[in-house]
Amino acid sequence: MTPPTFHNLIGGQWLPAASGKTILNLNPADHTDVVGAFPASHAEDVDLAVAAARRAFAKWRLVPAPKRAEILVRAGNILVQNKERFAQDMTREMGKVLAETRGDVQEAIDEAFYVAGEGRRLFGVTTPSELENKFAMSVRMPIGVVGLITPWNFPMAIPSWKLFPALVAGNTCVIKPATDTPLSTYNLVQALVDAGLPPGVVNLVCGTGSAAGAALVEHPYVRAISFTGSSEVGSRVAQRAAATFKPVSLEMGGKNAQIVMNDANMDLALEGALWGAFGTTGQRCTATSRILLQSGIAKEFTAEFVARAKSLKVGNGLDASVQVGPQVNAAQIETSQRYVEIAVSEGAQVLTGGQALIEGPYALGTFFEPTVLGGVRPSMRVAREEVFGPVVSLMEFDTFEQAVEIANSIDYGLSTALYTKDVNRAFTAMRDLEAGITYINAPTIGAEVHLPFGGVKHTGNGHREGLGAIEFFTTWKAVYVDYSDKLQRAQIDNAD
Ligand code: UN1
Repeated sequence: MTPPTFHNLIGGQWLPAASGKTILNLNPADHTDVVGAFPASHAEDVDLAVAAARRAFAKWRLVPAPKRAEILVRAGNILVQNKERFAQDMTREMGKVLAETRGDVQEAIDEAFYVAGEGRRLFGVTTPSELENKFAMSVRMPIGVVGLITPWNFPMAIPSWKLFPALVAGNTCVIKPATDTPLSTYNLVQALVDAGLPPGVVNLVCGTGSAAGAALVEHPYVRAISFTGSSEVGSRVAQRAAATFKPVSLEMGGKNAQIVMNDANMDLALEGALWGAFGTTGQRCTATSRILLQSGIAKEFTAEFVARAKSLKVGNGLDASVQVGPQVNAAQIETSQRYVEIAVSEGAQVLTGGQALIEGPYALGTFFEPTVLGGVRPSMRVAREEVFGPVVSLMEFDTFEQAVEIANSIDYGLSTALYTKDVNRAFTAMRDLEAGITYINAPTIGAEVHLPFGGVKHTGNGHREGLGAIEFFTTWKAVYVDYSDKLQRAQIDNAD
């Protein structure tokens, strides 16, 4: 059976890639299930999309922001109406279980309604001028055409984190979704079109990072880039974008630690660790990949955690009884496998899992066992490098200060969690953990859209999504109005 064919959206028209080539989108739980054929776009397609976005910008920037926001409200309602269908599509193309893909669509809904409010809140500041009869203010302006490059693990939520604030601020967009998961972004863009977004304001260009993504980053008329993905690719994006002085927002890897103190509610800490490590099959930048255990509870926690990890049901995310879906593709399976081997060669023990699942119901997909590594030391590669799979490392410590030191001893700094009943330690951790996000008595995953999202060190380059996205997608203009009817020289005429 020929798979359904999907197109790019350029200037309001659904078009195939100029090359006519397509990339097949396969269900990671069953590779015989072809979700669709999507355009394999190149620089030529990106050029057309940017040209369309430039034309649309001339009008879109003049639409009052509260009116732009109304389109987001309508898009949010369309997502509400189609939540179940979009979640099913997402599980088919990406693998995570239905409860989680519903959550992903919900995150885009939350973002639509949150950011729609910004349409009436694009605040600037007024301030007294140093001169008489002169008025001073600052206003937020759109940047122009912005390029958005998004990952496969949150294929609707993360595009919404970028598209909605960019749009409400008056920018026009070219979005390049992850090669593995274009359908969810397609569904999001279609919702915007159905909500009445004018042609050319959002353009969708599907394809690989090296062919379509790179062309977007280098395009002279793209004025800013927002990227979520690996630190390795993010570094290349930033370097290439620097040639044309584009501001770049990077949201990248994590190696997130959950610290469990002796006084913690043990059951809560176990539940949080299991969800943080194996939710989304460990494929979140916020995933728990290190569990730091205080020596008094380490043994008991480890035994119970391993038992719970063993009992997780792995399978097709469309089956309601499944708790852990497949990994998104074969390359991710290889990475998980490689890190288990590296860990073992450095002296860690596999307490459960450690293998790809290839038999019986798993034969047609890319599945990996929920894996727990014990005896991990902070210097080991598996304790420092991102795996992005269902592989979690257990480590032991004696004092709270040691735990903070271990948690901070890596290059990443996205999310952290502390389980304790000691309020003094909780506040110390909130201050001292080097991360963009710290949870107390909650897992490392589960950020809400209206708080700042992003990290420190190699996780980001200082920008934030959520609360912070408007900052990135607008540029300040200072405006002075002199109503004195005479030349007044700043720094000179009022100097004495
Ligand atoms: C990501 O892992 O790339 O906080 C985003 C969370 C989700 C978003 C994760 N709301 O886990």
